[in-house]
Amino acid sequence: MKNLRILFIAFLSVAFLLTLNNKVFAGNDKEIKIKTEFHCANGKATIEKEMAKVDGVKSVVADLETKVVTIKYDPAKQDKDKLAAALEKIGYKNEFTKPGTKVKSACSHGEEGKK
Ligand SMILES: [Cu+2]
Repeated sequence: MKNLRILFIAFLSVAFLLTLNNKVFAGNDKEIKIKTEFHCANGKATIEKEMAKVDGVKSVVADLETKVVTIKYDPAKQDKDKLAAALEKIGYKNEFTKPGTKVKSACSHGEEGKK
């Protein structure tokens, strides 16, 4: 009877570990939403095109209405700071841009520096 209980606990532990393992290693793409300064369809197109080229980025959607850029990425290759920096490099300030960071705005008509 005691053996059975140990077996049962061992089984539960293995099941738990397998679940954990799946969460951590399988289907491990992450998604982040970054509020970004852009204001036209051209900005949307530029962000989506250029961010898609960034290593580890799986998909990019820039919502012109909400100004939120949704990025699916491989967390082994990218993180919040790198993605924010990639947006800056393309020419778009975002919510993670540190004060004083110089960003060469990709929008020629834009209101640079304004939120
Ligand atoms: Cu623009």
